[in-house]
Amino acid sequence: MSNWWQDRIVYQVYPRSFQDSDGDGIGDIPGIISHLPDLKELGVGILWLSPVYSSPNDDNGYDISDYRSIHPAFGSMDDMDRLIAEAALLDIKLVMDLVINHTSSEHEWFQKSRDPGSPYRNYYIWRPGVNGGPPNNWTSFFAEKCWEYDDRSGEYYLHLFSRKMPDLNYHNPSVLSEIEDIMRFWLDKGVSGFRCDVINILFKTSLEDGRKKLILTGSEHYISQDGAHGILRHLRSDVLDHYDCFAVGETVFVTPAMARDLCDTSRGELDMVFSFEHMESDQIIVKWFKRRFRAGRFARVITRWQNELAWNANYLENHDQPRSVSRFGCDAAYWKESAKMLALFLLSLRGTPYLYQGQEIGMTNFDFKSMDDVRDIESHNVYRLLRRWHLPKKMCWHIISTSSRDNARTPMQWNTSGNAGFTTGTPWLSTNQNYRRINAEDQRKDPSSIWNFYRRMITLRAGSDTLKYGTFHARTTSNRLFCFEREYKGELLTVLISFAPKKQRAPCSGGLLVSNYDRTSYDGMLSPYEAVILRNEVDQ
Ligand code: TEU
Repeated sequence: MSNWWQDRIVYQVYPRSFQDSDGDGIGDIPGIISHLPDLKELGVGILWLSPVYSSPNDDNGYDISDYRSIHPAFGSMDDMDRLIAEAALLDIKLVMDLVINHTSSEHEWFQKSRDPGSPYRNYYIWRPGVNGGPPNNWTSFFAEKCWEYDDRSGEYYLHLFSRKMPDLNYHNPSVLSEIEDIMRFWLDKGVSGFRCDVINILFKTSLEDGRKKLILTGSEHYISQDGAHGILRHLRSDVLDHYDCFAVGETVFVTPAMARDLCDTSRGELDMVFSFEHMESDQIIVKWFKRRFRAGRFARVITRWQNELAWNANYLENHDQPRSVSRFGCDAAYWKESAKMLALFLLSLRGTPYLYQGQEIGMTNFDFKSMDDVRDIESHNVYRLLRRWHLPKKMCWHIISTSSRDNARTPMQWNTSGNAGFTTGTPWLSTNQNYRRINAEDQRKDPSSIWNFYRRMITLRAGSDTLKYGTFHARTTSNRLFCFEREYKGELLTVLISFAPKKQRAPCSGGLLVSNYDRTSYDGMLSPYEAVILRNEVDQ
C-alpha cells in the first residue's frame, strides 16, 4: 500500500512571486486561489507554500515574527482558510513551510528574550563574548558573522542565517512544546503536512570553536546531531502521528546514510528529505563557484540516491536554486526540447516529484543587468564579500547572475500583458522580459508546449504503477546519455535521456510510450535533448 504523498505531484508556490491580486506588486493568497483550477488541470495533488506568516521580510518570510498570523501583504487568515477549503474541494492537499531553526528577531519570544531575567531568555542561544569578540569562530550560511552583540543584555546571540534570524535553543524543552503547538494549530486548520526548513541543523551539540573551513566553520557541531533526531522523533510521535499528514525535511549537507537515518520508516522521523548533492554537482565547494555542468556527474549522483534510499524527494528547482532549463538544459537553441526532457526525467524517477512554479512553462534565469535589480539578502552579502576580496566587478556579477536565488524568484509569467500578468502595480522584483515568448496562457493553448508536456507526463505517471513504485536500475550515466530502467510486476520501462545538443545513437528496443519529440516509434537515434520511455514485458 502506498501513501498519498507518494502518489501525488507536489507544486511549490513562492507566494511573493506567484500572483498579485491587489496591485501592490507582491503576490498574495487570493492570487493563489485564483489559480487553483489551473494547478488542478496540470495534475497537481499537493501544494507547498513557502512562508506566508507575519515577517519583517529580511529573508522573504523565512524570518517569521508570528507563526499564527498571515503577513498582511499576502492577505488575511480568512484568505488562508479559504485557500485550504478551496484546495480541498479540488482534492489538492496543502503543505506549509515550517521554519523552526530560527525566528525573526522581531518575534515576541526574541524581544522578551533580550531581558536576561525573562523566562524567554533560554529560548535562544545567548553567550558572553570571549576576549572582546564573539563566543566562537563559527561562520553563517549567509556569508556574514553568526554572532550578534545585543547592547540591552550585554551578550551575543547565535544566528546561522541573517542577524535578524536568531537560532532557537532546542536544549530547552519549552521551545519544542511551543513548536508542537504551532504545528497542531495548522494541522487543525486542515493543512496536510510540512516542508521543514533546514531541519537537520536544529540542535547545536556544543558551542566550541569549529574546524576552520571556507564555508560554515562550526557546522560539525550542529549538522544531523543525535539531538536533532530526538527532536524529530518527538515531532512525529507527539504531533504528526495524530494526523493524516507528511513531513519532508530540507536537509543540508546530508549523505545518503545520513538521509536514511532521517527518513527510514523504522526511525519515526521524516517521510522524505530534500538532498543537495545533485544540486552541488555543478559547483566547486560552494554554490557560487560553478563549474561546467557535466551530465555524467549529475546522473551518477542521482543514481546513488535512487539506489540508496527507499524513497526520494525529487526536485530540479526551488526558490533557492537557479532555473533548471538554464542550468541543466539549454535555454537558447533547445529551450523547449530541453525543458521537456527535464520534465520527462523528473517524472520518471522513483520518489515524489516536486515542481517549482514556472518550471512547467520553462521559465529561465533572470535577465537582470546589475546588483540594483537583485533583492536577495544572500546575494547582496556574497557580492559585498567578493568585492572585499578585490574580485573585479564583472566577475562578481557573473557569479551572482549564475547562482543567485533571485533567478528563481522573478514573477510568474502568466500572459503577455504588462508585467506578465503578475501584477497591475510595480513588481517587487522585475519580471523577466522574455514573458512575451514564455508564458502560461500561450502554452496552455499550444498542444506542443512545455506546459502540455508536463501535464501529459503527470497523467502518464499517475496511471503507471511502474513509474510510481517500480525499482530503479541505471544502465548508462555518461555526459551525453542517462539511461535507466524502472520495473514493476512484469513491466520494464527504459528511460533514455539525452543531455546532448546533437543527435546520438542509443540502440534500445521496446514500444514507445512517450517522447518529447513528435514521433510514433523509436529507431535507436535520439535527437538533441530527446527523452523517451520504451516499454517491454519481462518474465517475473
Ligand atoms: O535554505 C537553507 C539553505 O541552506 C540554502 O539553500 C540557503 O538558502 C542558501 O542558498 C545557502 O547558501 C532554507 C530556505 O530554503 C531558504 O530560502 C532560507 O533562506 C533559509 O533556509 C533560512 O531559513
